[in-house]
Amino acid sequence: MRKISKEAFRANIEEALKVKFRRRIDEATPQMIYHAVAYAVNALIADDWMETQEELRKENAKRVYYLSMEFLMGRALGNNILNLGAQKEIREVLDEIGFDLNSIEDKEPDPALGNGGLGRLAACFLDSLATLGYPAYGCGIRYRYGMFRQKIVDGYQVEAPDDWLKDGYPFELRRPEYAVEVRFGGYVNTEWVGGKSIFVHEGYQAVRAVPYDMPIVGYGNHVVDTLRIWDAEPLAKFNLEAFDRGDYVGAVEQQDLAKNLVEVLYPNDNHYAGKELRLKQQYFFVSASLQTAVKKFKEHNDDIHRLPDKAVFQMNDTHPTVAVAELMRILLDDEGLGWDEAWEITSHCCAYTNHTIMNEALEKWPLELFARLLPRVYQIVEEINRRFLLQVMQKFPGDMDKVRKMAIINDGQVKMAHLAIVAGFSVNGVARLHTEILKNQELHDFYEMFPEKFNNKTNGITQRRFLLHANPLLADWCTKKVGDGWITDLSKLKGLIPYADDPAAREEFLKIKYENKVRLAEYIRKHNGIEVDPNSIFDVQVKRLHEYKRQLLNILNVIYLYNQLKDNPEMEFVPRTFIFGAKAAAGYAIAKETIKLINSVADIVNNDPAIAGRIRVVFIEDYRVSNAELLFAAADISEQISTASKEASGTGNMKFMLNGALTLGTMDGANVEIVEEVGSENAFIFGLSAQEVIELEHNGSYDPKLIFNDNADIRRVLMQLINGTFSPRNPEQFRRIYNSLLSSNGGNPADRFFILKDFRSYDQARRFAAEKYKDRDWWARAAILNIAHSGKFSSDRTIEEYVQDIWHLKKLEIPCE
Ligand code: 26W
Repeated sequence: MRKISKEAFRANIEEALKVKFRRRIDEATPQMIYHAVAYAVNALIADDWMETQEELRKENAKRVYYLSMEFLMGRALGNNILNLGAQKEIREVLDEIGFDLNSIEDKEPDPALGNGGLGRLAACFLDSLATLGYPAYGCGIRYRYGMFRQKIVDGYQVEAPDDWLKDGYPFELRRPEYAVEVRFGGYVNTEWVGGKSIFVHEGYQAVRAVPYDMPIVGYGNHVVDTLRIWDAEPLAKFNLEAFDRGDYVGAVEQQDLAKNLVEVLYPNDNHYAGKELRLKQQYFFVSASLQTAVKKFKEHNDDIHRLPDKAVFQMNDTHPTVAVAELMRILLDDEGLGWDEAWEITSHCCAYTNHTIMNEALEKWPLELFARLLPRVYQIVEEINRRFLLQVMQKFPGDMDKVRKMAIINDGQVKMAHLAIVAGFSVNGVARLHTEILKNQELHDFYEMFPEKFNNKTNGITQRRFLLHANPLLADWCTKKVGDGWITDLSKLKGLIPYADDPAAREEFLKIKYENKVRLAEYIRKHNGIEVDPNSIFDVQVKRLHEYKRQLLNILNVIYLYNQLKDNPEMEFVPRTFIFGAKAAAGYAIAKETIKLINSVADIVNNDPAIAGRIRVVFIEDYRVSNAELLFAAADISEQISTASKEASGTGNMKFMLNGALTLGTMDGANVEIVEEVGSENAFIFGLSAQEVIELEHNGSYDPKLIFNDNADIRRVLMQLINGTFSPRNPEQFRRIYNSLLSSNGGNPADRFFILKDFRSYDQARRFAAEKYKDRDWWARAAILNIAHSGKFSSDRTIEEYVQDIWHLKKLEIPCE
């Protein structure tokens, strides 16, 4: 770790205040101090950032380009300070000038250029890449508006724009010198030159892609990688030539294109909407990133055939898959290579990660749209498809069904997952179960064709943000027990195992958990106006709202518990606080109704004197990275209750585990591996297995009405959705939810996520957990064992596996001082 000069740091703060705001320290607002501190932190980062670039050049090192539509970074200030190892000094300087670091951190907007799991994974990966010293670029889009801000008004979700750039963002650096042009539309002319066809793209519209760079600071190693996000600008402010011809509209068209292109992040998670603008966004950032990567390569290498030795493009889901065709285009048209050579290079440079098996998430672009927007790229996709289908016919002669099923272009659609698998040299799932489902079911045909491409990379999370930053009390405790090695090697937490049986250590742990619950309780009092009891069980489900994640199962069970308490006010009952946080995609009606239901239940239950506060229901507004950090630290129970087979991995599950919460979950995604690490006796597992779900889906034999008719308790809960118990002014309020559980609709079977089927076993597991909670010794032991066994779920481990099996990178060494 470097030596930080407090004097120099303070001088930088003063300088920034003077230059940016013309204020002295004693006149500055906390907001100004935030900008000034950010400036001073950037000054600490700058040398290492330049040094890292220099080292990259010198070594001519291979690098990974992580192509992703989403980077859910969260706030940078606190994280950068920790990774620089400057926290103590900076706290002291701020103390001297009368400010508190935590409240200064709170002034930073929470950059939310992502939806959920996939975007946050990209952010964790960058942290690990830099900390492990690997050369890496994150490549994405500088959305003008990130994930919408969620307001709860009368129990409903209302979306407000996330104007994160309004006061300027101090950690980004505009790099106009690296701008490139990206072209859309037009047509392709074929010319014969020297016995070869040349493809000339004409009549297109173009925009200027301008990169903004953010530093990704490695922990204590002086490595600073780069997140490069692209902004779109009109090529010329006004197309004068078109204007002269009297084509006023043509003159502003390019401007409009540039303005709209990066305006907003699509807030859909796991749901494909087929919007033209989204395809434009995809091509925009992919083309800009690839052009730049090839240009950079050529500065230091003269044989383009060696590109795969120096660059690998990891495609974060299918969203950037147009990369494979764009790289082919660059190699064929700009570099003048033949098809076979270009294919050889492309198919050794590109790799694909699959994050979902949900059918409605698969990207399939209408052929007409694709060909109109990207005429040259489309020609290339057609040729990739033609050659691939010849291969399929060779491998499965006469099996035209296979040919149809596997085609990249079929039914008037371009299937991006098929393109990614055919062109990529690696296809990975994100948890063991998920990868097995890909190989044996969803992508079985492709697995038969290319078994060598398939591999698993179980997700991970960065302990620097989700323990060191999010939970300082527990982080210090871990360090006292096992040293600080866990910060860069999470398996070191194994050293905590003996403390699980040490009564004093258990006491300490419970005290820390309690403190963190008090911290969250204060947040809830301030934001929700609800008093919650830190001695109650904090039972937390935070994640995107989606039917398959089954927030509905959770709240229906809360209603069931409420009914029991109403019927038997004297019954023994461990007090519970049920905490939810979730954004619903703006157009996802049933998801939004579920939010309304949770808030309506909260209203009734929290204000019912008959149950004497023994159940509290809290909906955390605007769930995002910054408040997530509080929630993980304070949770007792981690709700991971997706319908088995549907959650590819989950990463929230890992963040809870790392903070000593016990998993209440199904055998889905990475839960399987969590239980394998910690032991099923230290988690609460329930419900159908993935195989059982798949079989029930297959034979269509499941009928939720039988459960409804059979089980009076469940029937009562469902009837309460439509008799006004929770919506006295509008008894019909939750009819759609009720119907989704009991009637089929538009091709979807009734209760397609098996909520009623799993209701009993969920209730039993939850009851058992509450029983166990009373035994404080048992609970503390299980929680400590969860922390101790969370080592596998560090994104450092995940990244080492990607490097070993897919990327083949070498570590950089940045000389200290
Ligand atoms: C085209 C619309 C769309 C948008 C986003 C489709 C799919 C997505 C993502 C793949 C959704 C997502 O975030 N998936 C999550 O990825 C995490 C990281 O691998 C996993 O842990 C989650 O299980 C998975 O749902």
